[in-house]
Amino acid sequence: MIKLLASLCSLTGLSVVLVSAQDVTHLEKIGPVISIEKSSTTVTFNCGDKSQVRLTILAPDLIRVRASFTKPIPTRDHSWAIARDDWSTPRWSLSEAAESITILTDELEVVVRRSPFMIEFRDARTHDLINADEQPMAYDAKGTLADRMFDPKAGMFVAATKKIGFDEHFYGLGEKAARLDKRRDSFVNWNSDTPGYTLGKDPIYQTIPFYLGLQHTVAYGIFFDNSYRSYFDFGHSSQQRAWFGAEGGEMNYYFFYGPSIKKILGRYADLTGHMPMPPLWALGNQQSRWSYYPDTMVEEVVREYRNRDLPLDVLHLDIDYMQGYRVFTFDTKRFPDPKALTEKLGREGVKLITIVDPGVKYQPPVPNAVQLTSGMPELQPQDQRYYVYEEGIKKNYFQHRMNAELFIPRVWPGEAVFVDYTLPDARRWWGDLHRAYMDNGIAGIWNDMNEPSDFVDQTGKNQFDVVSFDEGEKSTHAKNRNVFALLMARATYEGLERLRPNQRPYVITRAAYAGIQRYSTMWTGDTNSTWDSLALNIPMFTTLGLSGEPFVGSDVGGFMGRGNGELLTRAYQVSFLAPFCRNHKVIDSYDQEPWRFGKYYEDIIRKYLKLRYQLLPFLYTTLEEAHRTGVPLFRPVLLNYQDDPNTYNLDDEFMIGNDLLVAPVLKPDVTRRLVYLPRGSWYDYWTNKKYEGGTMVSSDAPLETVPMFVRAGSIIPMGPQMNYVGEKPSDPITFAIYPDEKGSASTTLYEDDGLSPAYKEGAFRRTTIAVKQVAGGYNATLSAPEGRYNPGPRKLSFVIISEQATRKVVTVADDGSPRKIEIK
Ligand code: MIG
Repeated sequence: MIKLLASLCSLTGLSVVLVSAQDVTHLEKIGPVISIEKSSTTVTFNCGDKSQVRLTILAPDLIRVRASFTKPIPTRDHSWAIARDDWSTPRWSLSEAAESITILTDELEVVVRRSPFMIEFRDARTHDLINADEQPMAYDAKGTLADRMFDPKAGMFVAATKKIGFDEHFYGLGEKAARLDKRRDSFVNWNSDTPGYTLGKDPIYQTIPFYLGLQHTVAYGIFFDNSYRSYFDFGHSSQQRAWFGAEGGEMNYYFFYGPSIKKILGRYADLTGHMPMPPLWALGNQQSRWSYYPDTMVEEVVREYRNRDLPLDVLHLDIDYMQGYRVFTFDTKRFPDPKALTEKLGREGVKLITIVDPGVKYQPPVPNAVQLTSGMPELQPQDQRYYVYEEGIKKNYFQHRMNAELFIPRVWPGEAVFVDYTLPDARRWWGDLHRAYMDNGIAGIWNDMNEPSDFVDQTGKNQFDVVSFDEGEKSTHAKNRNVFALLMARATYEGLERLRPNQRPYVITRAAYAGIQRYSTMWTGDTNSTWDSLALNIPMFTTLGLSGEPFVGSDVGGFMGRGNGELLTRAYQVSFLAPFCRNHKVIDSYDQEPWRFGKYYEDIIRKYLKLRYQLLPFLYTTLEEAHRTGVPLFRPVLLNYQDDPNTYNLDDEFMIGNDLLVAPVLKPDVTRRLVYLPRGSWYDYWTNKKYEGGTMVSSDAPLETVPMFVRAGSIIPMGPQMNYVGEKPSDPITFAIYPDEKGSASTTLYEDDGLSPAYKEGAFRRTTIAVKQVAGGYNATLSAPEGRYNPGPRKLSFVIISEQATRKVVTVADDGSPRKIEIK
């Protein structure tokens, strides 16, 4: 059987399918409704072709659609993405008419037409159409669309088609090298190692099969929870329809109704998990290089940062810190005493992060090699025996092919093996292995190559018959590739939680599947040091934010190729407000640390890094909002102004939270640019000059200036300048107050210990402040703080910003009690 498969594969050449060029309308369509069954939370439709469709009412604005073609829905129901299944059933009703069946919740009216089987989602109050099937759900019984030889267990291609509105816009799908609005585009999800990718390259590293549709200011969301290679077409192959499908698995999607995108993102976070708070220092500036070694060079980089008065919280060790790329070891010549190193750097306020790849060096022990006895195997010579390989073999945690052979891909260590992260015990083992890092004071873990990349072949061909345990299903690569990184990140996160229960884990990943935000932050992989690549940062970061991944960033200055001072400076003017701000560079290219192009550029970069640290109270407050509500901090303007069509294609500017709008320069030799300001009034951050929004303004943008505007009516909480988190207390907190037309402004400030998981148990402080204009000045009202975290005594400073040069400033001692402060 396996031989036969293999020869068939070589005959067919396992071609990668170009489904976008195919016509999904030729698929078999699901049969008409014959009968229905109702339970307290579901309606099941039995169809003429023996197919079954089940609608589950999870919330008034959240309906799951699950279909099984030509056979009943299986009882097995498992997804690695889903975080929650304990939904309390909302009020809903069912009514049957001759032509259709209607499910009604407080927010949604779902109309299922019996023949042909078509689903419509309407607003329960207005009955307006939100989204409708263009054709019945469909499947490929003949196997013409998917190359089923790729995975004999995959089953068939499944697809759903949706009508496209004349003015409908599409957003989301996670990490895509694409513009913000995805209308007329099409995409494939198949996690891929794609160094040097440019606009239009698809797929790249991650799979987040979640998108938003927006038409006439009304938004809905669709999460197609299927980990097989999947396809999304937003009017590319036909102007009539959007469709999504996958090369196997179930037609299984969740329909979210807004109408606001923010509400959908909250529900999506409820369903697939909220991002936990990372440590506050993760918002600090980070520096990396492939690779800094030995230890003295690491110290030199840190010294350079400190001597030059440049802020730095984190330094990264790329793959050369290991013994011959063996994960969970240190090269003892380059890093003889990693613990001493992390302690030394710790005194400088710098933390170390190590890269960890999934490839475990394939290394059967040399005969008669002595068993290691040390409690610290990571610091022992590994050339005779490699403890990670040996333990993994003994426990049988590595992946095998269908014919039971060990799967041996080639990655950085040469021949290697991969862990089957679908095995709970293997995940636990992998997590516990991080003791090798935690015991040496390593602060966080950077997961790379987890698509999983394989030098033998990057398309997955070499892995097609690799079997994963998958909750007993023993499924193959076609199903498991896209969740590999999710499960590796999960193993890592849970390991860090166990090893250091009093500290928040900090994990960074390259590849992902939906749900990744529960375990890991991300960066956008191997970009280029080009202006085009820089311009991609904004639609990519904002799109990730619209896809449930708030903690994002990109190698500042670009990864591949030679940069220059102007590009690097402009890159910092984008990333100094991105959650992940890390300069990183490929091994064989030119140096790119902030000082490498001379003092002129370094001085400007310093200014932005210093400003980032001053803005930490504001950034941290918006980050906590992302954790709690699913609404990202790095936002497309449209997220705050969903009713303004001028924002629907706007992806060369962004907002941080609700209040700060940034319009970076993304081209060389430019010193001025147009900025769209939405309705309301705006203050130029640099000059305090006021603008009326709802229009384009021309803004000065010499190299030292990134156009930046503050929404009138907001208050930006800021801290003192510092060179690393914790260098000094956040004292005073300065509230920069930008009054609106009525003289009012308000905000909240979120604080906690920045390090421990105690915030989950209420150890935080949320302070609301509201400012009103009164005769002769302003009154600020501090509410009674929420939560039981006490930041200790400090001063609060209130600054009224106005176009006039005179600034009113009042400073008071903060004792955490509600009060009124007069600013005169
Ligand atoms: O095959 O670890 O995206 O950030 O420096 C390249 C070496 C492997 C790819 C990562 C990049 C990292 C590099 N890695």
